[in-house]
Amino acid sequence: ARGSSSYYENYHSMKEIYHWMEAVVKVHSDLLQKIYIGSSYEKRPLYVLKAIHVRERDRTMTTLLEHFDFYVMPVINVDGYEYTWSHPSNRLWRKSRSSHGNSKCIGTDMNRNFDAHWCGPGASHFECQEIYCGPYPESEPEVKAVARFVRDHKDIIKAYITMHSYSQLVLFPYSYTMNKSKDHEELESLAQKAAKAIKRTTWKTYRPGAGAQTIYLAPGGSDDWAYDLGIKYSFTFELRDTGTYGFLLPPREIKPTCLEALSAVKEIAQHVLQN
Ligand code: ING
Ligand code: ZN
Repeated sequence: ARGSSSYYENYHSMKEIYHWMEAVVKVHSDLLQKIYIGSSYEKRPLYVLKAIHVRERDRTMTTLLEHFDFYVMPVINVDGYEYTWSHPSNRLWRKSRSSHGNSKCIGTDMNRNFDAHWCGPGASHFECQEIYCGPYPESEPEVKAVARFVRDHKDIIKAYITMHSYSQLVLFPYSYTMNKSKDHEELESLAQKAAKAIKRTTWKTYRPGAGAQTIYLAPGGSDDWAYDLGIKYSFTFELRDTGTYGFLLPPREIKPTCLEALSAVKEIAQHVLQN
């Protein structure tokens, strides 16, 4: 059931996730707010949850919440995610569900659609590719909504973290170029600290590194875009595993994956607080 611990040990449909968001802000109305930031191509609402200061059991979390608000968007690709449930043969659908021009192919890669060296090497102008960049930057309503939210809050946002799978990596800018960013050394040492926090938590090994140097050239990603907007502490976590199950991570690994990711988030937040 919603809110029971087994809820966090299973995958859920979009409908269930919407109900969960409703329920969790209702039960924790002192701590949580649900912010509507726009709607998807197929007109599903896009929500960000905002966590504010309240009495907490966890000491680190109490301190962090005294200094920061946390904005969490559980699902950005609401249409694509729903499609993986309604069309189980497309369980690994990656892109949005938008249609552009008169192509027979559907969907844009949202992580190639941000305005950061948009559609350079590592993305494709061809609609049928998994890394299709879309007709222009922020063509996807979901990307536009997130970009607008981040732009509107850029003076208060201290860090930006986006969660993907899989490979067990803590990535930082740049992904659109092999060149190092001007904060490379600091971001590298912080990514290392985050990886060590994960190691202490679940004993899993995550590798830190700049995106392009660690995996591949990938322009139009949200972390590079947020970084160039002026949000220095910008990261992409590639969560479990390293290829045994890949994108089809067994439900029993969801909770430990969340715990290790949370420990990395806390490490980054503590660093931001000290700097
Ligand atoms: N990985 C990311 C992708 O879009 C990435 C890797 C990170 C690209 C940061 C660009 C910027 O390819 C997954 N799994 O989607
Ligand atoms: Zn991804």
